[in-house]
Amino acid sequence: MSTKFHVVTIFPEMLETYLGFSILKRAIRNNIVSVEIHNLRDYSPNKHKTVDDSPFGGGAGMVMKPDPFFRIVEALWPEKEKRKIIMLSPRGRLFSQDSAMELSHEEKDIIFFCGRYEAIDQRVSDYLVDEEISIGDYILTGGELPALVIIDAVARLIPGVLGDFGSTEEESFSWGLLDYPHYTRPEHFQGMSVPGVLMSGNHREINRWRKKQAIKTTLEKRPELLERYVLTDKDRELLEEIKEDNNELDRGN
Ligand code: 4HQ
Repeated sequence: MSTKFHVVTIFPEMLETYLGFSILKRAIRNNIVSVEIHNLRDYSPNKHKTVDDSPFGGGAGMVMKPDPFFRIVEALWPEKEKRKIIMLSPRGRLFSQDSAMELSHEEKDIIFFCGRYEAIDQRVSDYLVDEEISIGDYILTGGELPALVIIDAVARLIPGVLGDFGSTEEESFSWGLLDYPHYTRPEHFQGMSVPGVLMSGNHREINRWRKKQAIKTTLEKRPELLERYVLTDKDRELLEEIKEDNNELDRGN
């Protein structure tokens, strides 16, 4: 089973460029994921290849016509059971790491409809789309970046896409927490030093420090994430230490 993405867009080059680099490029070349990009204009029924028109009821902006979307689905994915059509929209369910994990297990072809202009004709959403997803509460000019964001986040969860790092121990160690601080050479740089514990070679102490830093960073920057995270006894001990450290700092020690 290899995860299969399709993107329907009027700007195929926007996606081709991003997918042609680095980890995604290698994953696609190695057939671990596949991404096919389809130009919606090729499915326009008229000779001018138009895909938009003015809105019924009046108003500013253009609306994407329904027929090219219905034609591409009929031509390429006629069986409803074998496809999952996702439309990118600020109205959709907010995308998260949990959504990425769910999609990484999807057996059906995952098809993204990328809108441009003001909107896509509502009948596309009503009759073709299985799920609307938003990547955040802001307005973009099109669905292409959201489709890339989702493909990127999902692909790196598929076994074999990242080397062997990142996947197993590392992520379960700090899953749900923000990352701990990272350092590399030089040890001393413009008067700034690397924390001594990282130079100690004591891997128990290093792991303990990293876990403590992950909890501390999460507490300071994204406390709402810590509320969802299930603390082990060890984590609780580290959290107490962090609070104790902060109290000492407050007292000026
Ligand atoms: N869009 N998350 C596409 C978004 C958006 C988002 C606005 C979707 C423009 C044409 N999509 N239309 N945020 O802002 O997914």
